[in-house]
Amino acid sequence: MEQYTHAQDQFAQWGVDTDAALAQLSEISISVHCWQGDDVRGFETQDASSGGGIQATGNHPGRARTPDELRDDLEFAFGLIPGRHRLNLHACYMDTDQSPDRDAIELAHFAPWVDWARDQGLGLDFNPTFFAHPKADDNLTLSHPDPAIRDFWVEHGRRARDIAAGMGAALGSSAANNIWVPDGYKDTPADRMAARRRLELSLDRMLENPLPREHMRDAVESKLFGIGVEACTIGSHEFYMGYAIRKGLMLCLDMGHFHPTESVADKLSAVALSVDEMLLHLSRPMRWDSDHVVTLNDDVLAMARELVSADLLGRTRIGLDFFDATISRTAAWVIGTRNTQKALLHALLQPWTELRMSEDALDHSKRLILQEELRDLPYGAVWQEFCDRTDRPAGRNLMSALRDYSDRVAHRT
Ligand code: RNT
Ligand code: ZN
Repeated sequence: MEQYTHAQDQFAQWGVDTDAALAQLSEISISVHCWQGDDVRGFETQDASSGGGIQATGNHPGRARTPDELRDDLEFAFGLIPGRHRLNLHACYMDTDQSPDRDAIELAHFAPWVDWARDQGLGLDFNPTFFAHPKADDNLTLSHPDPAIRDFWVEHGRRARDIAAGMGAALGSSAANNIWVPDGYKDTPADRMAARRRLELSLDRMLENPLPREHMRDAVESKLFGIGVEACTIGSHEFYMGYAIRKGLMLCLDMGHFHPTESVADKLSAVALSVDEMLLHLSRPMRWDSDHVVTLNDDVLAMARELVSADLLGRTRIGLDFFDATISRTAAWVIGTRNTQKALLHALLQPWTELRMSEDALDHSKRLILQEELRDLPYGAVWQEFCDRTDRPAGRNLMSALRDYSDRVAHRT
């Protein structure tokens, strides 16, 4: 508390109100992805592997093997994350005694998740699963040359949308339904255009039924490349950016889906001029789309700064997308989500008016001095205060809580 009062003072000298920043931070929900808990396996079959060029590596003990275990792990993780958040479910995480194929899924197959989310005060988001399935083995789904395969996946996508809408209606909170397909070619295609036309047509069919925005909203997620689709990804950034603008969809920007030297943060304000809502998949690509746990690095800080300075928090849904099986899976969730919040807090603690004024006055020296001096302010004390106020541990207490739980689930293999 004493440290906070001191920090409050120091920020006040720069015209920054720490209490206002904390109040704003507590309003921001993060959509935590279910798939960090079990290495993107889901609950359809025992020997599932993710496929589609995405892969969790590592063999740390403790992977959730059942929906109940996954919910236990999530309850634990949310118990260490300040604030009220959302859970982002993939279609392959159905919780049912039946084994419906992807083109036969219904809201009923997710009923335990909806009940649990209501109980926990969580919102739900959703994703059709276009990978880890025999009909996706060629890394072609909605753009497959065979119309029967395309029909199968169109039906899956339609059902996923209805499920998302059902979840949104049941919980009174609009669910993001994010569409990512692995489609692409390992080697140079002869006809990129034909594949892109097929993807476009399948999406048109999948999305033709309008659903109420207060229940669900569709997003499309682009990608640069993946394992097995090095030469061509059908759903590239240009493809989906154009499509989202034409169709009034949300655009999903995954931090790992661009060239490693591109700044994804820089894209936000550009995209926001043409798209009314954005979805983020915060991640940490290392040399490629490696899906490492979000750390408090420059890229994530830059993203948070853009959200705040461009006033985009109100029309950006913040989701996470990483999966690391070399460390405790629950620790990964907690660390990645808290780092996202820390980055947002950092951005909320900047004197934006003064920074903007120096920029408008072409005083770029002052802008740089400000940016650099501001790095030395006591952000940690404000974060600690946030944890105290929300009754969440930090520092060594956080470490031991994470370790205890990880030990407790270590018998799972
Ligand atoms: C894959 C995409 C996609 C997936 C999830 C599991 O490259 O990032 O978002 O990670 O759908
Ligand atoms: Zn993603």
